[in-house]
Amino acid sequence: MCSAFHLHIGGAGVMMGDVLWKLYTKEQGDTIEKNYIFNETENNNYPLSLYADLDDRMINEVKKNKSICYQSNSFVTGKEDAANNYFKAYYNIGKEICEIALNQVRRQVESMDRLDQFIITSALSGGTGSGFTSIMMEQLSVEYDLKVEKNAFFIYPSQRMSNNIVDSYNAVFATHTTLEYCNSVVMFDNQSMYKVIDLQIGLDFVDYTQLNNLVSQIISSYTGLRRFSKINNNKLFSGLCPYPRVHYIIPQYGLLASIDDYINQELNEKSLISFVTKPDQRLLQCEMKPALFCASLIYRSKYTNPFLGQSNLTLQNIRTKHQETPNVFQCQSQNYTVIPELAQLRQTGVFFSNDASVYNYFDNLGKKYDQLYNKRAFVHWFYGEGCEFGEMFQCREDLQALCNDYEEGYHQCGLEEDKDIE
Ligand SMILES: Nc1nc2c(ncn2[C@@H]2O[C@H](COP(=O)(O)OP(=O)(O)OP(=O)(O)O)[C@@H](O)[C@H]2O)c(=O)[nH]1
Ligand SMILES: [Mg+2]
Repeated sequence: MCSAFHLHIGGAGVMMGDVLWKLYTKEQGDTIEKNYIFNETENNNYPLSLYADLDDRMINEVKKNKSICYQSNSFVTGKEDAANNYFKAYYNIGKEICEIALNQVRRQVESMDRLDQFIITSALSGGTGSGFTSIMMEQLSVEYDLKVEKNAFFIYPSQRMSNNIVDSYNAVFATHTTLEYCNSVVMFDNQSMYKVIDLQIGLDFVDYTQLNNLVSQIISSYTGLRRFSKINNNKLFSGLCPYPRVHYIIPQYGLLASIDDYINQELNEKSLISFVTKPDQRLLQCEMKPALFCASLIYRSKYTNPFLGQSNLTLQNIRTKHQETPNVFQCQSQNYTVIPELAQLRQTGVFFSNDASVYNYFDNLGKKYDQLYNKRAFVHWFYGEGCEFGEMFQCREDLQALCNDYEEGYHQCGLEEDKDIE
């Protein structure tokens, strides 16, 4: 029997968790793997999860939902947020509640037969999402065997949309930790999610709930492999990461459809695969570099097809460095939705790629960081919270080393001339 423990950190991480657990609760009737994400007793299902935020606003929203049996040790809050400051969460106020948080995790893990992975949601542009997530990942790595994987689903800063001037600093600091302590990081940015939702459903008004729903659908399909089909989903990410450091993954999802238009939107298997693997469905915006290292498709439908993808030309034509064709996983489940205006489609798909394009994202992030750091802009904010001299420089160096790893993988790929990766 396997199990996963979910951690939802910072305002965005907590709200993603909120939608995700609403979805999980709806899906629970179909689950065949007991005690994987819930601690299941005769009368109740308790989510194996921890919500942590340095202020209590978002967590109070989650607690209002009485239909989910959260246990009291599923929540940790402080008194004030980290004001977009990674080091405030990492060294000061976060450190104080980190012990409490670890203790709550410990108590819940003790109730489990075994623990296979942590699934973490957060946004790396805020202070708590970056700093507190980092300290938690470090401490969890000390306390739990490294075999317990840490699979993250993180919102990275968008290229052109920002409500926080120091978001590139925070994301670079946190990436330094994810490099060492995460087994895989699925990267999203809000701007791309808005664009994709607009392309797929064209709603008049899109808010964070819609974005959080998109992330939740992807996490649900991933854990669904285990919950509905007893497939070892650890293999999905380990199969996507041929080199240990190159573990940053770009997700794509399809299809979302509004309840009024779902008949027109329902795709057959072939069209769905071709839709979901199109580069314009990417949920992380970065300039394309034509080299995929590895890719995987999760196909979610109530009925499985033993020949799925085998003769699908779209999949056969996707060339990756380390595979003959992308791996295909089937999640045998109905699709559920927690947003009333969205339709429940017969089949959906998630496409994950480990792609050299991530180099362009990190390169851009590094440039934004340099623009600030070269003028020493806002550095006093971080020094004031205990950041040591050289620490900022070290994090930036690490990002550069990661970019170099991607460059190296890209050149080894020998795919530079093959412009057509579709
Ligand atoms: N996708 C999504 N993004 C969000 C949500 N809430 C906030 N964000 C974005 O996430 C970034 C970080 O915000 P928060 O998560 O609120 O910040 P935090 O981690 O709580 O950090 P501090 O409040 O600074 O301690 C912001 O740039 C927001 O644009 C959400 O519910 N969903
Ligand atoms: Mg906050």
